[in-house]
This record gives sequence, structure tokens and C-alpha cells, in this order.
Amino acid sequence: MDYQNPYRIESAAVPRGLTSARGFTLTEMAVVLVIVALLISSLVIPFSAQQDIRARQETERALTDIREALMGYAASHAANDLKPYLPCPDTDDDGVENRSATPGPCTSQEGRIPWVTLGLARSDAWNNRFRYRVTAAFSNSVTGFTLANTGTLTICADSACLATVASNVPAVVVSHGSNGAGAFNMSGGSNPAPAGADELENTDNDDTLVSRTPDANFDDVVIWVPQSVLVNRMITTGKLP
Ligand SMILES: [Ca+2]
Ligand SMILES: [Ca+2]
Repeated sequence: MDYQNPYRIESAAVPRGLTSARGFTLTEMAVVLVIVALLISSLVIPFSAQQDIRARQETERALTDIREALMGYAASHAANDLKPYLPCPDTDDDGVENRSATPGPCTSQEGRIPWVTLGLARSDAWNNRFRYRVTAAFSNSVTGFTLANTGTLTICADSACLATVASNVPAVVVSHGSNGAGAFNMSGGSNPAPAGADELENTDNDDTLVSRTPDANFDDVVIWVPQSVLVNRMITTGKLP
């Protein structure tokens, strides 16, 4: 007997230990597999969440570019009356604005952002078009807008509009977020309508839109051109009054 290491003697004295050691190895493998599965799932969930955060940040940057491009368009385009005007929405998915007459009013006050006309990205980070709505008086290329015109769009904190986020807004741009519900898609059609009332408000083709903190029922990213900022830009560039 090895008095310095009695455990060695005991294990050697039980030959069946080899068989039970094999069974234990299989159990160990199962445990390891479960642990690995848990580790992978714990890595995958934050990774997809990180991807969504990155996509949202990318979309927010694209929307900021769109807002600047809209003001740049107004500063560089003169209507027949020499006043500035904003581009019309694209209604047929070719990225070019649509007017019922050229020059003239828009075919529709709501559609896709005219990404070709503005030279911008054709989609948000979730591969859907940006929705764009503009006030009629701000987008007519015969009679441009002046200091006397007022935007007709209202940005609300929810669909009931108990709180207003912004009023008298001339133009708004919406990304329908990661769920893409109700968005104009890349096939020229629209995605299925959203379930939540607040997201639905951003797809129902009227002058009221919702911008609020994202949660399980709302992931739209909304940006708008405030009338004060647009008018100020037109004055500093000498386009108004
Ligand atoms: Ca078009
Ligand atoms: Ca609405």
C-alpha cells in the first residue's frame, strides 16, 4: 500500500471503477453540452440586441441626413414665384419625386422619401423605405412657401394625442423600425399593418404622427423638419423673405 497516497491504492483495488468512469464521462459530456448551450444562448441574445441597437443608430443617422437634405433641397430650388419649396414624396417606388404637374403640386402628400431626387440611402437599416409626408403649401413648385405659410403636421406622444411633441410641422420622415410594420417595402408594396395604435398612426395617411420612446409596441424612428428651423435656414441663405 502506498501510504503517501492511499486514494491511488483504493481506486486501483476497484477495477469496476473503469466502467463507472466511462458512464460518468458521458454524463459529464451531457452537462458540458448543456453548459455550452447556455453559454451560446447567453451570447446570442445580447448580440442580436446589439445588432438592433446598431441598426437603430444607423437609421437615426440616415434620418438626420434626410432632414439636412430636405433643407438643402429647399435652399437650392426656386418655384415659379422664386420662393423655396420642398420635394414631393415618391409614389411609385423609383426614388424620384412625383408631381401631378411639372411644375405643380405633389401627386400625394405622403409616400416614400424621394431618395434618388435627394441622393440619399434607399432604405433604412431594416431594408424598408423611409416614409415621407409633406404639407401641400410647402411642396408646390409653382408657388413656393413664404413666412406666411404654416405646416399642417402634428407630432404626438401617442395615438390619442393627449400630449403634442411638435406642431405646425411642414415635413416628417418615418422609419418603421425593426418590425417594419406598415412600411413601404423594397418590392414596391407595403408590409402588413402594425398591431399597436401608436404605430398604426404613422401609417394611416393623415396629418397626425407619433414619436415616442421605443418599447414592445412601438419601434418607429421619427424625424421632422421644424418650421422654425426651415424658415431660419431659408432666411440665412437669403431665400426668404
Ligand atoms: Ca417616383
Ligand atoms: Ca397618422
